[in-house]
Amino acid sequence: LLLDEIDRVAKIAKTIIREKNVKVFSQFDTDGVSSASILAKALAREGVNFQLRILKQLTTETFAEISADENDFLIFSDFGSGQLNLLEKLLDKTQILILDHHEPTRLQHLNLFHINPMLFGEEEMSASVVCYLFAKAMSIKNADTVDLAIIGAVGDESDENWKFDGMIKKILTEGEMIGKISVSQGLRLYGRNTRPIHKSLAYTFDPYIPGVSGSESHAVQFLSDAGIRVKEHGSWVRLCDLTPDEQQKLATAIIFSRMGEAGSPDDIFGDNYTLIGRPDELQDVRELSTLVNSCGRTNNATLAMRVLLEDYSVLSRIQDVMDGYRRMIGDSLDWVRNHQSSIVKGESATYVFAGDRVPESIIGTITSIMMNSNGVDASKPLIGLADAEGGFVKVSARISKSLNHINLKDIISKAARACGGEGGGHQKAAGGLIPKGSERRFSEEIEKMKGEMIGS
Ligand SMILES: [Mn+2]
Repeated sequence: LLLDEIDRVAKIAKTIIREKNVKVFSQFDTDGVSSASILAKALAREGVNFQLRILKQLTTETFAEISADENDFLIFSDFGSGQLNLLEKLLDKTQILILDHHEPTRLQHLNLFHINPMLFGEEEMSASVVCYLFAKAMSIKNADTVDLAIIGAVGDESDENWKFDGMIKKILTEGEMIGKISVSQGLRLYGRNTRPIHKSLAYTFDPYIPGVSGSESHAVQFLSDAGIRVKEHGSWVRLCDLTPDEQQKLATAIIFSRMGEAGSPDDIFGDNYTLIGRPDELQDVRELSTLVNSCGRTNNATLAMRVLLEDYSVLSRIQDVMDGYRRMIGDSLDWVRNHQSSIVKGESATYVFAGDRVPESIIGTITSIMMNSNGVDASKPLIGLADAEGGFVKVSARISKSLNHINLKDIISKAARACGGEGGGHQKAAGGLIPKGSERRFSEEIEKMKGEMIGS
């Protein structure tokens, strides 16, 4: 049904894009930027001109800057489904296509083409996968955007525990068949092709390695205890340089150190996706996904799009962006660590009141990292709050992977609405914006849900 609808809309869209001014809007995270890149490639192939903007969010404020009339065709990817109340006013004059996977509001309108797997009772899939299916329905040539679809899906953590299934697994196989992607089993460590292995270990928070995650010096010690060389011929050794025997030693050492941790100690293997035909340092999908995320969240989405579309002339500029982004994350984590008073342990949830000390664009990343480290009560949601533009506070919530009975999206939406804000997202990751000054009120709303929406 979803695929039928995609086919139908793709045929109509092919005509509309020739007659109208096409304006594409997409979200600034990896999924959104990958989606935008897929659409850009598909539109360029059709030979049509288009404008494209990457936005942090689609809020009342950002929406006010969007002007459109009957000559325009607006395409929204990775947002839009939850903002139909904003878009509705435009629909009388303007045709709109939404390619999204967030919780949809329902609206029928002749000028609205709304593609969202959730409207068809489909499994979860990233916006990039929706855009890929759409682009492929426009022209089979766009099958070569499969790598971008997978990058977006990894960015949105569709492959929990580094394993895809369902529709995305099928797409991955298509990618392998056309020679764009290869899949291999390995340790779930970040940066296997580009980072010294002690950095890979220190930067990995899921799986969490006690005493090692977060500390490069402890990682070096850990490796030497395990009998694994850190340097060879004066240069750092990467995970991909290890012999099978060394990889086995490392796996065993990690499994041992994770004994007694939450989750299964051998939950350390997963699938790695390698992009064929890209430069070495851009072949690992997870690393590329981080690169895109760093750019998107620092107003450098154009750089990321160029790399995704295989223009590598911007790589040195991207290195600077990534260094800056990493520093920003490190500084923010340090600040929270050194200001324990910002962490409030409630009955329903744990809160991090970061004020203006953590940039709103990374409060979600900080919340994710903290949730995966073992200092946080994993039986409750973790909710980060950071000052945002325009007199708002950005709220970002995560729960541990094992909590299937709590729906964060519902909780955050309800509490945000009660404070005059807006919220949305997914079951295990949700966010919202609330008016500045209502932070306490917001946490009280969450506390009230104990026993109701948050299991006792
Ligand atoms: Mn997304």
